[in-house]
Amino acid sequence: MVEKKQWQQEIVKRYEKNPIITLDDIPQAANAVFNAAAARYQDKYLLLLRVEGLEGKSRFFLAESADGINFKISKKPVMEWSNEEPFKTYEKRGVEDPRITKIEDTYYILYIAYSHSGARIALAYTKDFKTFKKVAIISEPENKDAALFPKKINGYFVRFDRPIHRGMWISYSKDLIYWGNSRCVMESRPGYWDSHRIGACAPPIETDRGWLEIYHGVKKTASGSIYRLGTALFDLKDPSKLIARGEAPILSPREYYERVGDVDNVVFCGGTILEEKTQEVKVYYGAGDTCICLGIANLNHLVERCFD
Ligand code: BMA
Repeated sequence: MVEKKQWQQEIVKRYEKNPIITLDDIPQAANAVFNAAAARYQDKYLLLLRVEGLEGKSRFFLAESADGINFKISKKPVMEWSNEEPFKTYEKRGVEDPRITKIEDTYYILYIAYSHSGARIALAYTKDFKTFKKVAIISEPENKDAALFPKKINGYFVRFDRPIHRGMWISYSKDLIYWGNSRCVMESRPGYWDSHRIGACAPPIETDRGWLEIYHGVKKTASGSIYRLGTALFDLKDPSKLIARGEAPILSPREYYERVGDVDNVVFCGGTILEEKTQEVKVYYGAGDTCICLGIANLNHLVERCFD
């Protein structure tokens, strides 16, 4: 067998004791825990976990950790579907796939409001991870996979999103509520691992060479879809401009917990944490729509991979 270095294959290295959060850690009866958002708050690592209840609807629990590996989960959900309009109608089937972006002293949460109308992007925020305030529903259906940039660019808030399964788009807003000037920035690639669908994963990371986006790509096979993670780099001043996109994925389902679950063959990331000192990126990802795992990658390798 030819020996290959880790970074020559898939550059996200799995934490050896994956998965880091399973159903056993959730203090209520539930069906699955997956697709978490991530943030640093004070000296803690926080994850907002998507927990699907036995009835089939998702809500968010908060997980706290001192080391980014061992998490303590809140006794109760911190966000659920709302009984008040305008959320009530559009969250009837639950809230899903949160992503957190810190801008100044506010942690914005973009999540999916799910109902008979389909998926819509919604906005909430917190400043202390104790009180969570829903603000508005900020897209029409079908739109999801929304990742907010960590700062305004040319006076606008910026997000990636994914309208009607038509690839990764960018939109701009002055107030985070009304979005426009939307355009497609990246599409699926026929013949590739991301040939069927793509969408943004975690909020973009600012690097010297551009905005790094970890995105997910789907390939259809005879036995279903395979969800993988890849990287793309966008211009710092004009993030609608794609600079480079990696040919190969950075993480594919290979371990049993990624291969087999409620949805087989899925790795799906909602949050990353950059360790400034080591330039190491902690990649929190849902595996098989059933548990949460940790992967680690060097920031520079992730950027380099965009040019491979
Ligand atoms: C996507 C999202 C994710 C899910 C993935 C795999 O479309 O809905 O929540 O993890 O499919 O099922």
